[in-house]
Amino acid sequence: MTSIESRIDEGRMRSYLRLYLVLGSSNCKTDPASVVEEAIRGGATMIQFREKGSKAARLAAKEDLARRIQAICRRHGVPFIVNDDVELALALNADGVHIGQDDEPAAQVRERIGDKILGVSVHSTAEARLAEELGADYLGVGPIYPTASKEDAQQPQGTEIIQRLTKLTSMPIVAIGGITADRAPHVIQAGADGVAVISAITHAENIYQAAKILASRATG
Ligand code: 3NM
Repeated sequence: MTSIESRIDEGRMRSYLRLYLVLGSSNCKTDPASVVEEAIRGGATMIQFREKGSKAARLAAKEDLARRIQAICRRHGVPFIVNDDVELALALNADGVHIGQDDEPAAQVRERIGDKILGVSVHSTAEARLAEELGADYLGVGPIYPTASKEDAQQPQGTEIIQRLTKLTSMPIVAIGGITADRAPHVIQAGADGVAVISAITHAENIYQAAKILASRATG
């Protein structure tokens, strides 16, 4: 995907959310770029570069890894989203930014990134309403199930949070936290447009197969 000239429309956003791979060096047993390549071959529809934790690459190494992953995404026409780091997203001309509630405020990020994709993590209907007002293109909702991939994760909320949010808003929604191939259909039935995963893909023996099965189960 090259740069977009206006805010992404909801239909396209929903299709990109179907199988959203989130990853950084700390999540991967092998080169994260090769994980991305295999996952996209298997059916991943969007990639988020989330370089966190003590093993995270920094500065030049971080940018270099981001560029390698972005190049793979571009080759496959898959959007490349940067977690939290607006500077990096702008330097690379990434397709978008994903922020949490403790990151730079959504309205400010929207100002800085123009029409790029903006995703916001929310954990309640109040946060969802605000994110929509402040210019989010999609909501990340979680954790749905217990997760070992995020140190400061909140209490798991189950699929009820998705049902509550779909009553409140028609915004594109992706569910995250502890989602596996077996759980993906429950999340989709609850109303999510897709699943965002770290470990279900990055820890799999066979990345391609894991993505393929997840993609087939994340179909509404
Ligand atoms: N955000 P896994 S849960 C990055 O609740 C992230 O907002 C969450 O990893 C949230 O698929 C989470 O391995 C970790 O459970 C998801």
